[in-house]
Amino acid sequence: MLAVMALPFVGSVCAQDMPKPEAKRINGYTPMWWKEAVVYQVYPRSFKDSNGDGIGDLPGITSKLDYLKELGVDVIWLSPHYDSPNADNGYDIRDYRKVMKEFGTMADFDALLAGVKQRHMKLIIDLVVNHTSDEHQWFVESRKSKDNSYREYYFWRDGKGPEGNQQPNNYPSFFSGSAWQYDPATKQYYLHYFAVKQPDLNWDNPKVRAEVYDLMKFWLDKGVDGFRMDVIPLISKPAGLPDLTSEQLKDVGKAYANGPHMHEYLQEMNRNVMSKYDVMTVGEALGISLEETPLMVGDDRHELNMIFNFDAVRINRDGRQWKSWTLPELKAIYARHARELDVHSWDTVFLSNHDNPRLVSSFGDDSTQYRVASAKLIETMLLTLRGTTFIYQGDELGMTNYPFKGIGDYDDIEAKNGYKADVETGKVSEAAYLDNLRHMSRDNARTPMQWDGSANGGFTTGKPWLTVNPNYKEINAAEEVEDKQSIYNYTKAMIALRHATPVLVYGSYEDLDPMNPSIFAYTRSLGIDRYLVVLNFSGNPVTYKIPGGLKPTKLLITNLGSKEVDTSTLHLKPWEARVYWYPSAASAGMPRGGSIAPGEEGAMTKVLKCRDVGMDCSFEARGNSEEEIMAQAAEHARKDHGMEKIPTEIATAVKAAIRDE
Ligand code: TEU
Ligand code: CA
Repeated sequence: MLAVMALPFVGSVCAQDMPKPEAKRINGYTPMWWKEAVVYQVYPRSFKDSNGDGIGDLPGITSKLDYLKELGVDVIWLSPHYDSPNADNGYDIRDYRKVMKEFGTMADFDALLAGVKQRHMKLIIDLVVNHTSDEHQWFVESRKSKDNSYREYYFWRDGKGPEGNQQPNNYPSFFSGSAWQYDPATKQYYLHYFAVKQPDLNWDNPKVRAEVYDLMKFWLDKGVDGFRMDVIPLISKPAGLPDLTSEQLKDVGKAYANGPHMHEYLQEMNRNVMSKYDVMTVGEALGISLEETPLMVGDDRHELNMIFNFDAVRINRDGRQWKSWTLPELKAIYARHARELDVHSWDTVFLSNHDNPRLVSSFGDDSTQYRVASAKLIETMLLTLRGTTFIYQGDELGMTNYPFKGIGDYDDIEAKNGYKADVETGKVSEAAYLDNLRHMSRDNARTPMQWDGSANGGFTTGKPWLTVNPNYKEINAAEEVEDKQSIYNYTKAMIALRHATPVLVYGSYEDLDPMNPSIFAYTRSLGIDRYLVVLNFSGNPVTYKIPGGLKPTKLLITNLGSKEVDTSTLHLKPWEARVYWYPSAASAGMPRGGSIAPGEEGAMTKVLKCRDVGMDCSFEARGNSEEEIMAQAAEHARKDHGMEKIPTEIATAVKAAIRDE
């Protein structure tokens, strides 16, 4: 990728025509920009409101691009921005080529995209094509009559039973109730895996697939850099739609996923669309096991670049029921990922998004005493594990779950449908339902972004569509950006370390102590380099003996100011995180100096990209000292930019970049 990244950036289309130089593999991996990227997810409804209507919008996001650039993220994932009646907050699309009116206009979208590119970041959008809104023209036509030319765009079936008033089969919806809705207009049922207003598209119909490929090209031709694909494993339905067995009903996601033509359709999509653009694709892979993952992301499969597996993010629940988990269980999941996904199957690293409760509340400790330390520890983990890291808006501030009270506080259709189905029918007590919901509701992640201490956290000057977390006075971006010791600045430093350290991207992973109940200690190794990450995942101090008597020599970053090095006994405070470097035994005494070839980076190697100092050029300098890099930069400036002397402000920026300041 470093090679790929070096290409001057002129929009995704042209990059395709240029034959890709066979990039030198790093630790067996083919370098790719999307493997080295840190992705930041924006949930537009809750990010920033620019016109006081209480709803976040695209101009609001554009106004905060410098904030994201400063954080150091490379790619923005924009949750759905398309025209929608918002039955499921945009995941029910009425028009794929139109911007949701609450979010703004197409011109606002173009301005956002341009702003992202100007800052040398990339933008991927949400592709929601397992289903549409029932207000989409295709469905409006389809439900008109049985012989309407759009009828086969969806799944229509006669009801069962003598009166034909029983659902065609026992398929449940993910949002409670049956997945079938009777439509009196044509006296048939249509299938909806999610809400009644989200009818599933019939991908077995080639017209439907062609429609999808066209709308994807529409956005890619605008310069969008890729897609996050919503519940993409569900697009190929079980042949004949037979009833689910009682076993299958225990894991409906698995039963609905990986249908007979899923791989065929993803390969067709890749052939028709992705292969023609320099883009990133990440599939939201509900129902896909780790073992099945290489078939979707293997670099010889020509399907997707990576997927979101649900094993880690869902470690804290059994179906919809909240449950406790242990650190060895979490470590076992990452060990399995390292075992199942080799150099040809890239991975994702995430523990939060708009469908899950807040990161620090679920995986850390959101008490006043430990919120900051534990939030930093989790960011340390997410930015040093193997795979593309995804950060969800507000996690860089340590935003917490919301103190929801009654069902009236919630907006999410999944929460409200569940209440109707479980509480109003007396199946579950209100108290039990609400207690569980408080822990796992998606709305915990959807409360508005907390920008400052002003009214409504500076999210809006109007009445926010969902109440802002009352702790915004303590937790907000303005405070965090100012405070050098903040979660924001720590995350920024971690992202800079990952950017400057290919080992943390392509290095091999090894868990040194899988059964330790409170310490997560693992290494990332590449060439002569070893990085040791030590995380105290508990509220108790721990004196930790590093397995193998390892004595790491350089402490690169820590969240609680420790200076402890050259010892194999670490005195760790509660929720303390440390990232160490130490040379592989073999490398002790390696010669220093001279410019470093790609893949031969050493521990102290610094990589300076002209882009990091705002120059639109692909030059990169590598060196083990500031002098080395400055010398190369001066040479480059003279030879390629005709600058006898590097202008001061650039020299300052270069130094700052070299020092990760
Ligand atoms: O989510 C699919 C999914 O996994 C969740 O719906 C999940 O089953 C549920 O939230 C459990 O808590 C995707 C989108 O991310 C989600 O926002 C949409 O609601 C859903 O698909 C339908 O588009
Ligand atoms: Ca608005």
